[in-house]
Amino acid sequence: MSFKTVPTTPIAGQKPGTSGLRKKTAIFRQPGYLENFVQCIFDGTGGATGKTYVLGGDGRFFNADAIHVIIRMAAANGAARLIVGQDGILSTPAVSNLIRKYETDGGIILSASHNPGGEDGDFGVKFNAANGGPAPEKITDAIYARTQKITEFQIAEASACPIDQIGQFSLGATQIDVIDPVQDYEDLMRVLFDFAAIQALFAGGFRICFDAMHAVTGPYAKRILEGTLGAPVGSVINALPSPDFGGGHPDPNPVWAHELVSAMSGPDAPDFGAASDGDGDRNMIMGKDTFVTPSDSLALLTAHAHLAPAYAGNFTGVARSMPTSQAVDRVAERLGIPCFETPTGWKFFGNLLDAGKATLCGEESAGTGSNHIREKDGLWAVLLWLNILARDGRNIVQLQKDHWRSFGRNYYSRHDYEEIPTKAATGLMTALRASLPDLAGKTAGGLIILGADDFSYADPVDGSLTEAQGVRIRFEGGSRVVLRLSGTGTQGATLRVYLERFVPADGDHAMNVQDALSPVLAAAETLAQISHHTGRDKADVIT
Ligand code: G16
Repeated sequence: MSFKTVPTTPIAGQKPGTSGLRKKTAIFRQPGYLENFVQCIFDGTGGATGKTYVLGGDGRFFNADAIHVIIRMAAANGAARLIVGQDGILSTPAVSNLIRKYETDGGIILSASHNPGGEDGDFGVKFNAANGGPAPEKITDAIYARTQKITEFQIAEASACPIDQIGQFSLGATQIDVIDPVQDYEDLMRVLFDFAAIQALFAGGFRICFDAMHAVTGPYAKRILEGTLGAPVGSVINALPSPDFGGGHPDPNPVWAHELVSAMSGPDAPDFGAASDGDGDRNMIMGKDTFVTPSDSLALLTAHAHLAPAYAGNFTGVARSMPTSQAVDRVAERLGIPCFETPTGWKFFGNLLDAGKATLCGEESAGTGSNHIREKDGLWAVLLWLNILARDGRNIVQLQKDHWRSFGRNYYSRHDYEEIPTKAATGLMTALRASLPDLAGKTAGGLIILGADDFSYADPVDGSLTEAQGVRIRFEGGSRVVLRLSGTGTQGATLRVYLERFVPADGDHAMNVQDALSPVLAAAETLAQISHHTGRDKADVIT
């Protein structure tokens, strides 16, 4: 096998965002683009010599080609071993599990998550560290620094590794294990959950619709839900991963998962509905004619996790990203456990999980997970829900109503203004930030402002400080609006406006969500002048 050293020059813009490097697929296919970034992952983490990595992706367009390039580069850089999912397929949570189980030095995941795929869609590369979690900022900063100085990359002339066959292969001195993508993940789920109770639930006629959105969770959900747990065949829809996700947008929310939403409406709807995203780390949960917001899901799971074997008597704390609603805070308070508020980005949960300070973590962006791995995990969330429903006996709609009656309801919605000019978006945020010191005591949208700040996070484990993570404006009565710019878009800027209104336990929990939130939206418009800066009078996507 011959290896070559290819001279190259730095490529601008290879700075990892909220979750790895995400760009248009066409950009990643430019000569040297992927190679430069992968070489910088190796160089920025002390070199690949003698190391073991997990490698896989969500099956989107360019996935298999990129896998072959990375295998050739890892071999040329002296890696000892690669663990690769068959056909280049591995969900993000499955990668996290494999890194931890086989104690590898890290993993490379090819995905742009919930962003559309295909030739004109998006592609992405994420590096996960030896704890199984997304690389923390000190690592992504080191990788980015290398991208600005790179002069050459190493690559094998050719790859003869057949990734479509399970087995052991080699390229030069590098051992390549092509594995079944599902088995290790299923083994882990068996340890965490009461599979017998879930099997009994399905045997009793319980019906589920799981929408894999033509993305990576299809094979996992088919095998575990329909195979092992006995859900009726056909319970998993859109189960075959396709390079362009069936032409869809693999983002599990009521807008993009409309097939699931219509399946869950009407008298003959299944008892439980769920969807997952491109790379399998996000989840969406539904009951008959009912959507459970990710924030409420985190609160409910925290309140009932003791019904699953892995979390019974073994719950140290909970963490949520800052824009996630404060519903879980009330549960944590009642349980007498700490609740941490972190910046957006799963990587910020890593230290809390490693230090045993948090057991469950969640984000408004449809991510929920636990200390079982270091990523959010879509199918895990579905299984925890099923475990709870099987052991509790109530249906999901009743469980949610009872929860609000006990804790109060945090009405919640996110309004996204997409692809706005970057200058307009930063102009809005700069003006808003400048206004913060004078807001306390003022009124907006009929709501009295208690306080406002630009969120900064001092990590309680390593003391690192992360600043300017989004503007929080708190109103009297527990309501709130948060504004920040997305870190995962690939075109222009996306302004996210997170609206939250708290209604106490004895209040009205049956309002239309957008109606309930209209005073908070009015306040956001007054304070941030959204239409003035963006030229839009309403959000593009409301979830
Ligand atoms: C990523 C991160 C999440 C984050 C989400 C949205 O998710 O892992 O922590 O909440 O992006 O980020 P933003 O609001 O900056 O667009 P995923 O599923 O895309 O990897």
